[in-house]
Formats: sequence, structure tokens, C-alpha cells
Amino acid sequence: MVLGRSERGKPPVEPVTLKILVAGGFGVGKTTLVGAVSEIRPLRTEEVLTEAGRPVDDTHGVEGKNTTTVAMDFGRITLRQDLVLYLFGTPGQDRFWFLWDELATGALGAVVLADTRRLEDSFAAVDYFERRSIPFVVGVNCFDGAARHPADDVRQALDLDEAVPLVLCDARERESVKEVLIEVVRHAMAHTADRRPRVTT
Ligand SMILES: Nc1nc2c(ncn2[C@@H]2O[C@H](COP(=O)(O)OP(=O)(O)OP(=O)(O)O)[C@@H](O)[C@H]2O)c(=O)[nH]1
Ligand SMILES: [Mg+2]
Repeated sequence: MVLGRSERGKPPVEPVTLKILVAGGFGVGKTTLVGAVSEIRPLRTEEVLTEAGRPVDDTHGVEGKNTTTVAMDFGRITLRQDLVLYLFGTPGQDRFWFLWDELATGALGAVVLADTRRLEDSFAAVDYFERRSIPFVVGVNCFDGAARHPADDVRQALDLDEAVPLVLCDARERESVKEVLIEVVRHAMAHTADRRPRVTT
């Protein structure tokens, strides 16, 4: 193969790869979000919600839902030629919480998805990242038919620190999800820069 001048002269760009978690309560749209933006066929670990699981699987508000994530979702998106995100979606139900620590290892930041009809389901995820000082943004997944609340009201209800970005999104829309991801990277970078020890002379 004959290489063009510029191809020969330029070393191939090694992209920076970052790990981002997608967390939040049961049925807020984590699997949907990863699937909407992933450029590879997303890895999913969905199991069917059964009659036997009814007492423990609270589908209130998402009655149409018939599967749930039991381990993780995995996807990849190239945000820029030199920046690739690996997305890890967590399982939403409390009984799979033991997996979170494993998934969080090495994560640069996280998206906590929230559904305004069941905000309390995402409290635990907010707490989780606050306690571990993992930078996160809140993505309010605007489900059809759910009342729209001003961002400030949602922020107050989740008792968010004012530094935590809150973005309205549609987990089914690639462009909308990309905006949320760009916000996480931006926020995480700023957070990392703030925590870097300053050199004084
Ligand atoms: N209308 C609407 N429906 C959505 C949206 N996001 C997800 N859904 C639907 O809501 C349901 C829940 O979505 P999932 O992506 O499985 O939610 P999850 O957070 O991965 O759920 P768990 O893994 O079980 O915690 C599915 O039936 C989706 O089709 C959205 O933005 N708008
Ligand atoms: Mg899921």
C-alpha cells in the first residue's frame, strides 16, 4: 500500500481512553443510554423480570419494562479522534449493589440518571459517588408523560452540591446523551485539576 505524505509523516493518534459509569435507580434508562450512543454492539446482561421476582422487583412507574440488568452494560464511544469513552452501565436494583465497587474501580467519572417520577431511586447513586469523591453529573431522563420540573427543583430534591452539573436529557437520543457525556468529561477534568497539589516555590 502506498501511503500519502501526511499519513507517512504523522504518527497514528493514540486515543486517551476514559472509563465512565452510568448509574442510577431501577429502570431510569441506563441500558437505553449506553445502547443509544455505543458505536460497538453494546454488551448487555438483561434478564427477564418474572412473576417470581415481583415482590423484589419494584416496577412502579416503569410497568412496561420486562427485563433488568443483572451485571452490567458495556459500550464505547469516540467523542473525538483522541478521546474514547468506555461506558459501564450498572445494574439498578439494590440486590446487585455488590457489583458497584468492582465497576467503579478506575472510573474517571459517572452519570447518575434520574427519573423525576421516582427521584428517590437515584438517591443511593448520588450518595455513592459523593462518598467516594468520584465526580458525577446528574442526567434527568425526560420520560414521555412525566411532569417537567425546573432543574433547580430537581437539584434541591436530590440535595445536590451546586458544583454538580445537572443536565436534562433523553436517554434514547444519541446527540442528547453525547451532551451528557461531554459534561461528565468536562466536570471530571475540572475536578481532577482542582485536586492536583499546587507546587509552591
Ligand atoms: N419514554 C422513554 N422511555 C425510556 C427512556 N429511557 C428508557 N426508556 C424505557 O424505559 C425502560 C427502562 O429502560 P432501561 O434502559 O432498561 O433502564 P435501566 O436503568 O437500564 O434498568 P435496570 O437495569 O433494570 O435498572 C425501557 O422500557 C425503555 O424503553 C426515555 O428516555 N423515554
Ligand atoms: Mg439496565
